[in-house]
Amino acid sequence: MRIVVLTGAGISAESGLATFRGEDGLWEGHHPADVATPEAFEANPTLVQRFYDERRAALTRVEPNAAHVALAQLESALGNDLYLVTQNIDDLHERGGSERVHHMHGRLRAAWCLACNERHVWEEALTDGPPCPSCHSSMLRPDIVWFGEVPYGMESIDQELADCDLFVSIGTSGVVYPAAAFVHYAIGNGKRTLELNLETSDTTSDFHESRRGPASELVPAWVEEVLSGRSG
Ligand code: BV8
Repeated sequence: MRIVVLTGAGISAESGLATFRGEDGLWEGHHPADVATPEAFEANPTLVQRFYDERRAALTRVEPNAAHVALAQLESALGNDLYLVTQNIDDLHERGGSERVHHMHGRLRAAWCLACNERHVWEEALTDGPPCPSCHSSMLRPDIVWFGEVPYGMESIDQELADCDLFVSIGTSGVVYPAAAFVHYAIGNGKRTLELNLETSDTTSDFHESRRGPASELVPAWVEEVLSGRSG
């Protein structure tokens, strides 16, 4: 059985990372439009760089949770029959043991040089304009897909959605496109669909089945079902 799993900020919430939409729509104290768009970066690069520097630094203070670990166990069992695509820019899937993670919105621990177009694994701050390891210019930005930018790997995601038997969405509000449309694409291609989420999302009604609860409980239970052959 081939499974596509999409994760969002909710899978990392129990690890202590803020989800994207807090109560007041602020995200780490900022409106998304003020920090997660190319226009914001153009207008106030220091604010945007600092916003991502703080989130990159926060990664060292959090650990993957049982949901991340369960998906890594599923990958061990299914191999290439599992395609894990995440909207998250944290590295908790990798630190939970997943080896093939597709970050459609980029990664906090990567920098993209606007001078030479090279991308680099990056752990430190970018606010002080460190030199690009390749061309030494100080034009590094976070390698993250902002609003209005094209997500990474859309062709392979579309192909995997066309080839899978089951599409599972974990911890996402179903607000941001094109990720929010994956369930519609899966349904349109006759796939079974399952949502694992703490609350009702914008796309809950599109899923064949939606389970309510924290990812650290729902995901291990679901993976156990798959591995024991009880369900998809
Ligand atoms: C694009 C990187 C063209 C930055 C992010 C009008 C209508 C429709 C669409 C648009 C529109 N105007 C503009 C658009 C397009 C726009 C968009 O969708 N805007 C929205 C706001 C309306 N999209 C884009 O611009 C995208 N690009 O469209 O290009 C294109 C399209 C297709 C093909 C080619 C070209 C680019 C979007 C990427 C933006 N970058 N992230 C960063 O992270 O700093 S998006 C950001 O939102 C994060 O990636 C985040 O992951 C993502 C989605 O949020 P969620 O992950 O869902 O997080 P959220 O907090 O919302 O929800 C958490 C959920 O978890 C909740 O449901 C909660 O109940 C649940 N939860 C909480 N705790 C738990 C839990 N679940 C389980 N257990 C728990 N413990």
